[in-house]
Amino acid sequence: MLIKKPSDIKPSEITPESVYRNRRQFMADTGALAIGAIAAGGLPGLAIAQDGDALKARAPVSLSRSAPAAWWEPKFANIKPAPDSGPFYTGEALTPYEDVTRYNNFYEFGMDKGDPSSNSGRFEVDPWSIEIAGECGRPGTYTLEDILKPHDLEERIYRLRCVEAWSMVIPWIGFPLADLLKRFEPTSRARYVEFQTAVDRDTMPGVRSPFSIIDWPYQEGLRIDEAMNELAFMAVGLYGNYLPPQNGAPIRLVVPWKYGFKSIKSIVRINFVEEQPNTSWNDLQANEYGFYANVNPNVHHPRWRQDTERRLPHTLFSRPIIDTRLFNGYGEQVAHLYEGMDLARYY
Ligand SMILES: Nc1nc2c(c(=O)[nH]1)N[C@H]1C(S)=C(S)[C@@H](COP(=O)(O)O)O[C@H]1N2
Ligand SMILES: [Mo]
Repeated sequence: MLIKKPSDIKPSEITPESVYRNRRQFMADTGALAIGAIAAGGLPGLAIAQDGDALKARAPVSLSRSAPAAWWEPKFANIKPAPDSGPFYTGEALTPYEDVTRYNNFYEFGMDKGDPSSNSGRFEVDPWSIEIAGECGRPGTYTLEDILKPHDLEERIYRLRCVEAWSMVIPWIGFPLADLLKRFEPTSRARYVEFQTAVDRDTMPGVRSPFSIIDWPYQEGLRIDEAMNELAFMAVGLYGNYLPPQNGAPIRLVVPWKYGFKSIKSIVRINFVEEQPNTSWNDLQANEYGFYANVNPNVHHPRWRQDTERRLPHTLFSRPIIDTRLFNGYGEQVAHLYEGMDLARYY
């Protein structure tokens, strides 16, 4: 098994976002599909030479990162890049890698934004397995290799809007959740899907903490038609590379039209159920966090207005505030799921 410790990661293996963006442009220009070269340890000089922008690349960040078993290297060598047009294209600047991986919510590792990146270095993602349970034809415990094997990886660039009124634009690597769920043959009684995060007292200080406010494991859920929507995504990477632990390694959900707390990290259990499942934030404070949690500028949270958001990165000179859009701007894909529902009641 190949697990790289942070100290083994060469600065050349870490991709500053402008180099990454530049590589995407290069790949679009040449049709080369080789984001995986980053994971394999090198950036082709050619791509960098294409555009002076790369010269402005920031110094490489050094972060702990989980490089899982060798068997998934080949998967990362053949990633379909997000197209630069089409229904999911955002046209917005990517949030730098540094912010995506250092400004996090992952309460298992602590409650401050910097805690997940500082405290997750000992979190083990290999071996990893996911239990599939409930109303489906093929329940069981599957290794991560089994889970990933049939899926080709693609890049999806999505906005992520946290209920705390900040947002990012993140280039995820992964595959559609629907493709995964269908393999387990949900029955007609599977009306919802419930997800759970790993709990490891040894490596997760937030789980041990007497001040922790969540009743572990962190749990989330979707209605089955939401889960089957083309936008719901299982991410195993970002910026062309493996997910760092703080972003939910080795596998997490991304539901871009809902507040960030629905996008549950480090998943170990998927359960097909008949009744609407309990969810961690809703259990904690139901008047603040609904089950649906669709991004909605017209329905305010008691502590945060939801009609604008702070877009990361912030610089010394700017702290951009932009308008929040209904369904985080993904209404075309998802509005039909909520036809006839009062979104102020089902928040
Ligand atoms: N297991 C788990 N998943 C979680 C959280 C958490 O605390 N624990 N926080 C959620 C919240 S509130 C947000 S905004 C997103 C943040 O994802 P990111 O850190 O990758 O940007 O993760 C979500 N998934
Ligand atoms: Mo969040």
